Amino acid sequence: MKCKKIYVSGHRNPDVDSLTSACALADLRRHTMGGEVVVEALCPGNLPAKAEWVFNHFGITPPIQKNDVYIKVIDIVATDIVPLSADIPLIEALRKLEASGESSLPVISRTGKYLGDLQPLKLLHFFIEGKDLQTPVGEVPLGETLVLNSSDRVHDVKGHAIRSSQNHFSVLDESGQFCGTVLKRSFAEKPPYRMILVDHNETDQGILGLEELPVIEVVDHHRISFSPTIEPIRYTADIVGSTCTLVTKMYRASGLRPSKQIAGVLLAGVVADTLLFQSPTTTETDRIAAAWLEKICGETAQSLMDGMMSIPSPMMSMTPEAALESDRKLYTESGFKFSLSQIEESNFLYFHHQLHAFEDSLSELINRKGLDFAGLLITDPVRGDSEFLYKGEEGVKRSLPWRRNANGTFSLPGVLSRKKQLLPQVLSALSSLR
Ligand SMILES: [Mn+2]
Repeated sequence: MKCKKIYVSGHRNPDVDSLTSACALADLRRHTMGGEVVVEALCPGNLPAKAEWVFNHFGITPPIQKNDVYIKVIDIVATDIVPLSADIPLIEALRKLEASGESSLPVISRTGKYLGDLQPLKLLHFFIEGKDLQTPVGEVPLGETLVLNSSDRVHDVKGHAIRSSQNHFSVLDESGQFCGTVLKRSFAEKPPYRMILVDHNETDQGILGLEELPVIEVVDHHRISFSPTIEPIRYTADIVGSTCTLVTKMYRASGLRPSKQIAGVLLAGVVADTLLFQSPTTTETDRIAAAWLEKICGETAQSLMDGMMSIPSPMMSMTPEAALESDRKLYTESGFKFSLSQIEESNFLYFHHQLHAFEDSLSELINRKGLDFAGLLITDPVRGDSEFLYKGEEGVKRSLPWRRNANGTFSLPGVLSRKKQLLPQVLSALSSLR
C-alpha cells in the first residue's frame, strides 16, 4: 500500500528529549522528503509538565498525543470497488456487476447505509418466479457477506477474512454506514504508515502497535536492542548525551538551518537530557550542538534549564503511582522482566516522606505487569546524586552493588543516568546470578 503517513515517536512515558527530538526530526524529514508524505510527531502517553513548558515557551504545537499505532480496518480501505446505489434497476446493476469482474458488489441506500451484496446466485429464486428486471436493486434478495467494522484492528480480522472466499469486504462504521471496501490482497500488503523511532530502539519501550509498522529510521543514544529488519533502514546512533544532539548534527549535515523555534526545542532537549552538561553522558558533541542552537534560537542553555527547573517535579505534583509512570522503562534481560523508573527531585526529603507509598506502588506495579522486580531512581540533578528504591526478587536485591541506607534505599553517589550508570550495574548483577 502507498505510504500515507510517517510517524515519528519517542519512547512511552516520553521525556523532554524524546518529545523535542521527535518534533524536530519530523520537521527535518518534512524538508528532506518533500511534501508528498505527511510526517507526524507523536507523544505516546501524557505530555510531561516540563515538555509542555518547552513547547509553550517556543510557541510550537507539541507532538500529538496517541496511545497506539495499531492498524485499523479504516486505514486500509480502498475505493477500487464502486458500490451500487439501491435505486437503480436490477438489470443495470447486473451490467455493472458484469463489467466490474467481481462476483458480488455492495448495495447502499440513498443515505449511505449498507444493505447487502448483489450476488447472482441469490437471485435464482427471484428469476424463477419471473420477476421484473426493472425492480430497483435495493428491493431484490441480497447476499449476506462478511463485513468488517471500520474500528476493528486489522490484526484481529485478518485471519478470518483471508480464509473466506470473498475478494473484498464492505467496511461499515458503528451506525452501519458504508465506508468503502477492503480488498483481500490488502492484507498481504505493507500498511500505509511508516515509523521513525527517536530516543529508543526497543519495541518494549515504544508506542503500542509499533510491531505492526515498518520502521524506516532510528535516531538514538541508547544501547541497541533492535530487531533485524527486512529492508535496509537509516540508523543513527552515537554515544552522546541527548538524541537532540544527533538531530542537530543531522540538520547541519543536510545544510538546513532549523527555525528559531525548532532550534529552541532542540536546545531544551540537550539541556534536559544532559542536566545542563552535568550528566556523565555529556560529550563535547553535545556542547558544540548546544552552542550552535543557542545562536539560532537566541536563548542560553542556562535560561532553558532555569525555566524547566521552575516546573514542579512529578514527586511534588503527582501521586506515587503517576510519578512512577512519568518516566518508566521496561526491560527483559537474562530471564528477568523488570521496570526502572526515574524521577528528578532536588529535595530527597519529599521522597523520604513518601517512601512507603512508593514501596506499595512498586509492589502494585510488579503484580500488575507480572514483573520480577521494579526500581525507582530518584536523581538530584543539582547535586548530582541518586537514591534507588528496589522491590521484588530478593536474590537480585542482594547482588546489587550499592550501599544500603537505614531507610532501605540504596545510595548511588555521582549517579545521574539510568542508561549509562544504573542499567549496566543492574544488568551485571543479573548476569552474575546465572
Ligand atoms: Mn534521551
